[in-house]
Amino acid sequence: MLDPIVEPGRFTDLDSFIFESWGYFIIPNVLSKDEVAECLAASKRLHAAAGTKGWGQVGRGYETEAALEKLIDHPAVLPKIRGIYGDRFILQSGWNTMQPAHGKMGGWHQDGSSAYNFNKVSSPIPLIQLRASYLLTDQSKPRTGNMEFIPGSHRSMVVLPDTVRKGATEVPIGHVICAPAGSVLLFHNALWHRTYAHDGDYDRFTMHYIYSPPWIRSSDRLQNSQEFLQRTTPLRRALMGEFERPDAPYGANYPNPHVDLQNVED
Ligand SMILES: O=C(O)CCC(=O)C(=O)O
Repeated sequence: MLDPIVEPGRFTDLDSFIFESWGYFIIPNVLSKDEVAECLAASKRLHAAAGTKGWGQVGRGYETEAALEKLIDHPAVLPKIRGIYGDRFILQSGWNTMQPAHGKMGGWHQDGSSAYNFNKVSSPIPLIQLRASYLLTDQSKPRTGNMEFIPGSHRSMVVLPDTVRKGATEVPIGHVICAPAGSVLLFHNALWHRTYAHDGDYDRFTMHYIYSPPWIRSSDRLQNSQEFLQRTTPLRRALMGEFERPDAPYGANYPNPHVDLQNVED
């Protein structure tokens, strides 16, 4: 299978073409071995504290775990988000996912909101949640808890058939993403995807950061932690949706974090 691999950092015209065509790309070597180890240890702490049993997701771990906070505006990834969205966007949520040892195949889905499905907004579904998934365990071979994507499916105006969604039929155009720990997958909310099976005898962890337009409500928190806001950086505060809004609720008349964003590029 072809791999849509891009360089970390600057969002190029080719990155843009790949993202528009396939709905995702892979950025290898974003985290060093030591950074992966720190993020993995943080993930294990979060799930131990939450008492995760089986497959589970823990939100807002970036507030309490410094290693995960640093990834909110990682210089290898944030320029891609900015290249796709422009200057105004927020971190809508951050979910740390654990797939247990010998975990089963997940269900095919598109990301969105069951309260008001994104397909009610328009078809094809617009970009509302841009996800950066940091792989924290090795997924360089199939059946290591990889993500499986259907390339280009974010543009499909036909839904994935029920027989495929219920697991009765396999789809022949699925792409099981093989990439080592420390790689990042960036993908569109409308891309059909699922968690692939995991045959290993260790738990698999992935940290997902979801970026959205500034008027979307956060989904991992009802309110930001004041303690976190006080100690974090101005750019991260802005990404948490904390910025002056003279044209309340969401006019464009607020100082955008352009300068801070530029600082993380190149
Ligand atoms: O980490 C995973 O297995 C992916 C989870 C997923 O597909 C989702 O949160 O939408």
